[in-house]
Amino acid sequence: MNYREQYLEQGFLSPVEILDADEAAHHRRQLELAETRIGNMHYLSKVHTIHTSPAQLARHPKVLDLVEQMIGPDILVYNVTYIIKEGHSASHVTWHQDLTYWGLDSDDQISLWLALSDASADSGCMSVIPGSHKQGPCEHILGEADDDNVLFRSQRVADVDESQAVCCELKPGQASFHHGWLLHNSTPNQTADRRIGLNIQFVATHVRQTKLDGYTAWLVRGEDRFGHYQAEKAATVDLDPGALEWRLEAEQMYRRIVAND
Ligand SMILES: O=C(O)CCC(=O)C(=O)O
Repeated sequence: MNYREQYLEQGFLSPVEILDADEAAHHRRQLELAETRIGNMHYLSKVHTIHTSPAQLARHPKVLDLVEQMIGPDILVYNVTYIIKEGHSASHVTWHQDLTYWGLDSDDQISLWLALSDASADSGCMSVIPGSHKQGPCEHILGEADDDNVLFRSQRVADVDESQAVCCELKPGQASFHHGWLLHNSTPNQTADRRIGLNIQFVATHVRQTKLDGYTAWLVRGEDRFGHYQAEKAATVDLDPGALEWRLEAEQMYRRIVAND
């Protein structure tokens, strides 16, 4: 099976080699250098607008060649966020499907999860239920407020058959790709090192955001013949004060989308 057939059948690809170990270490250093200036960058949305390292990774040719095979040649970056579990932390992600709360009118989208540190069963790598994307939307239950759940609303799908789960273990520089209807979760990090993933969400240019007007996205390949999004600027310098301010507004927009049914 080629990557496209595998993706259509299973709803995910893992592991896929994107960076070598030195390149992955370089991007981790860039993140951690930025954190010495602005604090922990876990789950900040649209980090490609404030920092050049995630912006470079979001338009990495190997990544875009694969994304193109899955969603076509006209590609927008919709969001880029680090998902960081500190060493020995309770941080976890309940079973969910991304598309239930994104407000998109199509599933021509794909998410990349690029490891910048070891993502193992012990450090809380992502687990997925192969083929579950074919079921479409599953009912989600909103959970009690839980600071340890990375998901803003602690939403979860009940009764997932965990015996079917596949653990996507990744070395730094390897990535997984997943479909927005794929059931996935992750458990706490029981190791001393931080577990760092860079999550990059891509959509085809025809895909609309239905919950909010004026949302922004970044065209990284092809042509946008639809104009559903305001054009976004990727960072060309690190931590520009104007970009940092703009990102705070974008964060509010993103939270309005995920908080609103
Ligand atoms: O980083 C994790 O543990 C979960 C990732 C996830 O839910 C996602 O990438 O959609």
